[in-house]
Amino acid sequence: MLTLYAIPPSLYCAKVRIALRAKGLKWRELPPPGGYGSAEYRRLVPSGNLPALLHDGLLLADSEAIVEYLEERFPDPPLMPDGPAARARMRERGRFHDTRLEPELRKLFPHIAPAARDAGVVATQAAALQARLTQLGALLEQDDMPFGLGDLGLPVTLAWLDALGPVLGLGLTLPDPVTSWRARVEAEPPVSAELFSYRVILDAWLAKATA
Ligand SMILES: N[C@@H](CCC(=O)N[C@@H](CS)C(=O)NCC(=O)O)C(=O)O
Repeated sequence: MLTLYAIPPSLYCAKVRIALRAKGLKWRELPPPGGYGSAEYRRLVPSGNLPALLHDGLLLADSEAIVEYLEERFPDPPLMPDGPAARARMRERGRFHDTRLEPELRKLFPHIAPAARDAGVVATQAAALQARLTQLGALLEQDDMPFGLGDLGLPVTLAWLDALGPVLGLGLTLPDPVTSWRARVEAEPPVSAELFSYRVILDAWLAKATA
């Protein structure tokens, strides 16, 4: 039995669900024991981070560690290409999302509610995100790998940027290689299925946060 500790709007939980779907796995999803941020959950996951996966007595946090574990435990269908160079590039793509692009998005979260919004921070983050998207465009110019582990977080962050763009007036432009990569990856059934349900959750969360 695979148990995913998650909360509905969490971007990294959606990333892990794309991997679970791609592997054809069944899982149950539970809120973190004791609640998000609770001492009870921190006893299980010291960082308090979501998502966490419980499987065969192993409790594992951090989305990248989780999806790499899933890849090793459930190798078919593979989500890593053949050969050390392609595998390293797939990891590079995933790391770029987790450590470069998404951290610039999350700096906007405290500024979503209109009453708490700082226009200066929003403008700074819009520029930072555009710079990261330009870098992502360069990274994706060579788009020659099958759908894999490096493609899991990016569609979720792009869904956030779609939703937040008009709310915060971000005015972002996706470079052509990102648009082409996106069309290919969002046509993958595990991605389209996850985005179909996640966008509904995201829009509802955003409507409440901006009310
Ligand atoms: N690098 C982590 C990031 C996960 C993350 O930041 N999760 C958010 C929810 S989407 C969270 O737990 N935030 C609360 C915290 O960092 O204490 C991963 O890939 O799992």
